[in-house]
Amino acid sequence: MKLALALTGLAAFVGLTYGCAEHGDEHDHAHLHKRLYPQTQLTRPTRPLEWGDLNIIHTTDSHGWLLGHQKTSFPEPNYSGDFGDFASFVTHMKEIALLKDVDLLLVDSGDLHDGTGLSDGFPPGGVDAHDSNQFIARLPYDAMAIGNHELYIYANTYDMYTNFVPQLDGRYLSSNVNITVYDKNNSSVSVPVGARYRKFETLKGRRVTALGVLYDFTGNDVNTTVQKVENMVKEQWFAEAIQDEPDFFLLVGHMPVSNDKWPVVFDAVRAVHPYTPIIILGGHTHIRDCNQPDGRSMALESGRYMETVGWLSVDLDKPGSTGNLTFTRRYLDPNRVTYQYHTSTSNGTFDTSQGKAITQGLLNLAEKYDLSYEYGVAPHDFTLSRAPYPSENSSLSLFIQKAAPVALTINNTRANIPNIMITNSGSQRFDIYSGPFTINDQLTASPFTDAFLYIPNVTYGVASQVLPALNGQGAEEKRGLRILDEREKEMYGRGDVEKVYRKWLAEMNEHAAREMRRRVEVNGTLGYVTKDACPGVGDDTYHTPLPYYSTPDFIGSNAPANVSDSDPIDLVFVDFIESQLLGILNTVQTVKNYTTADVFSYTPVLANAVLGLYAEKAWNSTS
Ligand SMILES: *[C@@H]1O[C@H](CO)[C@@H](O)[C@H](O)[C@H]1NC(C)=O
Ligand SMILES: *[C@@H]1O[C@H](CO)[C@@H](O)[C@H](O)[C@H]1NC(C)=O
Ligand SMILES: *[C@@H]1O[C@H](CO)[C@@H](O)[C@H](O)[C@H]1NC(C)=O
Ligand SMILES: *[C@@H]1O[C@H](CO)[C@@H](O)[C@H](O)[C@H]1NC(C)=O
Ligand SMILES: *[C@@H]1O[C@H](CO)[C@@H](O)[C@H](O)[C@H]1NC(C)=O
Ligand SMILES: *[C@@H]1O[C@H](CO)[C@@H](O)[C@H](O)[C@H]1NC(C)=O
Ligand SMILES: *[C@@H]1O[C@H](CO)[C@@H](O)[C@H](O)[C@H]1NC(C)=O
Ligand SMILES: *[C@@H]1O[C@H](CO)[C@@H](O)[C@H](O)[C@H]1NC(C)=O
Ligand SMILES: *[C@@H]1O[C@H](CO)[C@@H](O)[C@H](O)[C@H]1NC(C)=O
Ligand SMILES: *[C@@H]1O[C@H](CO)[C@@H](O)[C@H](O)[C@H]1NC(C)=O
Ligand SMILES: *[C@@H]1O[C@H](CO)[C@@H](O)[C@H](O)[C@H]1NC(C)=O
Ligand SMILES: CC(=O)N[C@H]1CO[C@H](CO)[C@@H](O)[C@@H]1O
Ligand SMILES: [Zn+2]
Ligand SMILES: [Zn+2]
Repeated sequence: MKLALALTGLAAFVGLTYGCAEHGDEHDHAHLHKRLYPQTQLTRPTRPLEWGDLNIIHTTDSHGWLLGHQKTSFPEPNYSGDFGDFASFVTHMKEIALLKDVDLLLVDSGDLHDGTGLSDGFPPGGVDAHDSNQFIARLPYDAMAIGNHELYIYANTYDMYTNFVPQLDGRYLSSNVNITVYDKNNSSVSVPVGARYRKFETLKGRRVTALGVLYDFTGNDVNTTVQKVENMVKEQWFAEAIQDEPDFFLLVGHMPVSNDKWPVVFDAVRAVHPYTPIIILGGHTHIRDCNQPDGRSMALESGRYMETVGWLSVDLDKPGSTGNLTFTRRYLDPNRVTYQYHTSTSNGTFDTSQGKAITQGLLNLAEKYDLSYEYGVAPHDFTLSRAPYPSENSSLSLFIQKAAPVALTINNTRANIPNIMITNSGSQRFDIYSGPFTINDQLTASPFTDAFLYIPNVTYGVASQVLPALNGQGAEEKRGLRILDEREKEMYGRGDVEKVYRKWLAEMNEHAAREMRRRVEVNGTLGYVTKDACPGVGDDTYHTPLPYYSTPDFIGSNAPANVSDSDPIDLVFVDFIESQLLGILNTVQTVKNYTTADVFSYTPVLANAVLGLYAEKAWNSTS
């Protein structure tokens, strides 16, 4: 929900929160160790990959998860491969492609920023993902597209433009995204962040025309420009770029393969080339998805957070052919078992020296950022959508019912005044798993730097109606379905993908019963169970779907004890929702017209410090 707005505050994180030094020495620094080898028994993939003449390995929305998923609670170990492991995998796959005498390309669809300590834990004066992107640049990507998370903060875009793009040497694509910079004469000019397109030949001599398209994103920072997709395809350069017929078009982009504007780009190409093979590699909604726009094309989207590595293969035919092509696609769980299985390597032969160097470099970066600094030890797993809200295993309950009431009242003169605390559920970004709760965990679970505000002297009878009304359960809100719809559209434009991602999880859960029978036969374990519009089964390893519980948009603390409807209390809320909350407060009562003049700062503690402060108090047996 708050992704778009709140992220603009992310840059301030390190400056505003405490560095390690202020904690003193009484806390342990968890020992850094390479979790190189899975600690749990991982299931092997079901079947070898089907290679074609042309093969593609696809990553998207990696969001800084370059050290892989390091927790031992399932399904995390299934995604435990780190970027060094991935680099070794790519090297072996390239060798296999040479032996098979076929092409293998490596493609990424964007969102390298925002998500873990490796990207967001930079010290004061640093730039998000500047250091972590150096590891990505070491891989032999053939095409990369810009994502919306490269555009929330100008400094990040500028860092891509000045440091990352030159290393990619024409392979970083931003067909419809510009940055405004000063030219040599110190005048302001708008220029593409990367290249608008790339024409190249594969090792096997196939001619490729590649684009890098961003969906109609509206939350970008000043001095960055996102051109609407339908306007891009009307550009002269676009017409010229697609005019000559390549052996295939490689349409890379940070745009979901379903329910967005790929058809606009696809149709523009098809209008000129009715039969040229078209491969679309999308991203952004964080799901596994695939469809075939026609018999000579396929569109693949490969998940998020290095929980999925996508595979696409096709047997190309002679130029001038018009029949259907045979495509395959597969969603791989990134872990060493998967990688070794598909490269016929063993624990002893898998690692390349480059892979090992990347892993070590990432570990060094984690140490430099002090990411394993430990606030406390989480007693069990808390998840965003695998436990009902409210409940003891819900991370939303943990945040608003347990952690916020403790953390926000530390050193607070209003601590003894009863209160109701409210935030939006989109404020929490990732699950919390049992075991050490570190700086890295805080940055992944609750990264947003929002402040908390309050309105004093609201009677409990009024305050208690605010949360249900915010969630559309009040009479006033029920008429507002269209408004809600518009709000969702607007949130999508600004980059919020939670709705789509959760809908996907919910659908998987609904299909569970039917899928279960098939999966149980192969003793599937917990994970993604993809149902897409492409032929055959897409998942490389069979899983049982994760349980899914829907959650309200807004969440609140427990009712204070021993108050009656007429008692005054503090109505505490996160600044992100201020205008919505004032609007609601003025509909549930009409005695007073509440305005921003009635709103005060509740505490200097920001949202991204709440879990850490709570962990220090409640989960820290040593203090
Ligand atoms: C960015 O925009 C501001 C005003 O919006 C302008 O003053 C500034 O010169 C711009 N920066 C560049 C690099 O053009
Ligand atoms: C800079 O200014 C000079 C003199 O006006 C002009 O000849 C040149 O083309 C300008 N360069 C750029 C990059 O605009
Ligand atoms: C370039 O222009 C900006 C304002 O547009 C000004 O602040 C800056 O000092 C100029 N730099 C140089 C080197 O002239
Ligand atoms: C992007 O930059 C190019 C090159 O400077 C310019 O011609 C084009 O108008 C810009 N596009 C947008 C949408 O700003
Ligand atoms: C070719 O593929 C299209 C789209 O997937 C499908 O509708 C059509 O039936 C296929 N034709 C043949 C002859 O298989
Ligand atoms: C893989 O090799 C490493 C290093 O030799 C060893 O520590 C680890 O136990 C091995 N893992 C497995 C699953 O054999
Ligand atoms: C919370 O999860 C634990 C397993 O981690 C389970 O034993 C317990 O029953 C769950 N609690 C609820 C209320 O579902
Ligand atoms: C609360 O006050 C104590 C004593 O001044 C101080 O050490 C501590 O850092 C403060 N905590 C917070 C969260 O402000
Ligand atoms: C709250 O109300 C009390 C009495 O009704 C009043 O004394 C106090 O100033 C009010 N506080 C604020 C912050 O408005
Ligand atoms: C699944 O597990 C059951 C019980 O352990 C076992 O009997 C069965 O053979 C397994 N099925 C497969 C396909 O491995
Ligand atoms: C409430 O206050 C706001 C801000 O002063 C004002 O714009 C609005 O018209 C007021 N509404 C009512 C019903 O008085
Ligand atoms: C397919 C796969 O690797 N599944 C693993 C997921 O994680 C659980 C718990 O660690 C393992 O038991 C599964 O083997
Ligand atoms: Zn993303
Ligand atoms: Zn995105």
